[in-house]
Amino acid sequence: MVKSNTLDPFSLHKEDVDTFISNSDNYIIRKGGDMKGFFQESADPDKLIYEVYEIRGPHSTDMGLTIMKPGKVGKEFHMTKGHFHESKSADEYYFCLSGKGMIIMQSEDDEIRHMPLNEGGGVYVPSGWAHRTINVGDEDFILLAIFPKDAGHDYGAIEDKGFRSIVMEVDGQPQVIDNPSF
Ligand code: M6P
Ligand code: ZN
Repeated sequence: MVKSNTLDPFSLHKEDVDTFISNSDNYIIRKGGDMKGFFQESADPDKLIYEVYEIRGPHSTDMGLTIMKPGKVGKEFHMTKGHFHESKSADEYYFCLSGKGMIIMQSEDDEIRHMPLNEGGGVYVPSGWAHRTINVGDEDFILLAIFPKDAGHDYGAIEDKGFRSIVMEVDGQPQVIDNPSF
């Protein structure tokens, strides 16, 4: 879709999510059935995991708003599929508008990093690092992502081997543990 070369100024706090949604150009919904092979256990195909609303910016960047439901598949917390960018130079900024979560990043050499991502916080994802966000709280986890228009999504490597680390509930707490299927 070709847009006019400006967008009106807009604010984006958790209270403004509906404004973002009403201006969005694209909507993605991921239920358990759309995430076969991503969780350790198979998810109920009808269970809503997350939704993504995208605004295609008029210039060099696009924006994504992810709303992830709280919950687990087995003992594993709800998460995005996770992806590398198709463009080797594309980096990304994530900001948490609401909720309590984490981000896991993995380089092409399988170096792994994980960081908390909570309301008011942000994370920089360098180019060449796959990234996945995880809701470890008990409310919606709402994230704003800003990325170059040419970023693209490459899910193949993650679909094949996953991330080295996964986030599971252990003794009632979220814990980052080695992925037994990696
Ligand atoms: C963020 C952005 C989007 C991405 C979405 C869901 O909003 O990074 O580009 O699509 O999260 O993540 P995934 O594509 O891994 O399911
Ligand atoms: Zn990305």
